[in-house]
Amino acid sequence: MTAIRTELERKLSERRARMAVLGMGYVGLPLAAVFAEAGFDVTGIDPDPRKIEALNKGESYIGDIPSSQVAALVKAGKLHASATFEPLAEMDLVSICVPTPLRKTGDPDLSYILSATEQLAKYLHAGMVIVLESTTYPGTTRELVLEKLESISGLKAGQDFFLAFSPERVDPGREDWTTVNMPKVIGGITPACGEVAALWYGQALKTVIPVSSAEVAEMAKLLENTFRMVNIGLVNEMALMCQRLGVDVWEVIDAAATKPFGFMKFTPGPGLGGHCIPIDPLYLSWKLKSLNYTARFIELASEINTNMPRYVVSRVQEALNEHGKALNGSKVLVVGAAYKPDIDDLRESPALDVIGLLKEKKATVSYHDPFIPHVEHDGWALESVADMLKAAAEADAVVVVTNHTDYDYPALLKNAKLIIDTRNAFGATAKGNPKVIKL
Ligand code: SAJ
Repeated sequence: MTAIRTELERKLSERRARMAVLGMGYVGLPLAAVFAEAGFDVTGIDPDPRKIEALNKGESYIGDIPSSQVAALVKAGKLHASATFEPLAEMDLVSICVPTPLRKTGDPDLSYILSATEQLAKYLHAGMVIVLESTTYPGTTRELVLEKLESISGLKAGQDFFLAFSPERVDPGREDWTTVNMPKVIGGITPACGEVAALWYGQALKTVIPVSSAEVAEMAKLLENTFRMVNIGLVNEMALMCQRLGVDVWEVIDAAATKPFGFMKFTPGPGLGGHCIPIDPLYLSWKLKSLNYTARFIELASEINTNMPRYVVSRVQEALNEHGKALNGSKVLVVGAAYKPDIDDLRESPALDVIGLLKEKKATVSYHDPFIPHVEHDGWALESVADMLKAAAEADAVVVVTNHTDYDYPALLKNAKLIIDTRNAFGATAKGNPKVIKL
């Protein structure tokens, strides 16, 4: 074992190793807090001065981490925050937790990983361990991050410094599986890289799952979320088929879900929202395209999921038509705008597409969401109506797009003239009720 690695391992076991987290968002802040709680001296680095100011004042902006915890860690001198990268010169351990969105073209946007890596490379020194956590296509850690770090610093991975990939598995709001107890897959650029990174992460995380390479770790994450996206696409297609067959897809799924093995329940919906599921699989299909392979399941599921908002609007149009009304000029209330229930996250929400399409067809659209007071998208802007039930009574049609738990569904059922329910929000209470049209 090299002297560099021996010294690093000693610093790790004695908690003398200093750690930085690049990107203090819904992944980076919880990770920083977990390691600070485990006794590490952690510096969060983020170019957003508001985040840094809040953290240094002991305030949290991430729901999963209470301000009281941030304040205590800052007071104890275990958690620091910096808007600049200079502190990296003193760091031994660096986790990169920056966004990996899609460009407008639908291609991966690696600009955040690139800029973080370029900044890091300026301060890279012997004995450092770097772990990339951002979800990305297989090969990113080796082809992009490693290449930059070695070419800019002249140092060698696996010898002078250690580089690995460990996919984030943060599900905001979840309390059963959190950063500290979520099994954490880790794969290195070299075996030594993987071993050192696993040793580091194992000092604070309950379950570390070493794999043989960074590519295995990158691909495992994409399998997890592609599995989800493709299965959601499957049940969305089942909804289209059941509608043509005159069969209740929700009842079909509940019946299939009674199978005690070999089946996993997914439910149809108005489309696929969030910053993971609709996006991560497209990183994989993009990479495979560069290798002259078409990831057909991903492309087909993405096509089906992307078309669901249009399908929902066609169902609204048909339902109004049944009542002798044109969509053009009808008042339509969209209930629920967040991409999934009980959160305030609008990213990629299908509600944005449903509202846009209804507007295109000249409906008079309003929306309600208790978590989201204001929505703007593609040149339009709306405020959440103050009284959802009153707006429902005045609307020609109500579309339930996000089934937040706290809605008063019996009152909505009573007040609305016509409901297109894309989430089976009313369940059995709407059975046989002619004014409820289910997906
Ligand atoms: N959706 C359906 N039908 C389903 C499940 C989801 O239409 O059966 C829709 C949701 O309405 C939403 C979108 O898909 O618009 C994504 O929903 P999600 O439940 O997958 O929630 P996310 O995007 O927060 O996914 C995260 C992911 N976590 C990580 O990437 C670490 C995902 O892997 C988790 O499985 C998921 O949370 C979870 O289980 O909550």
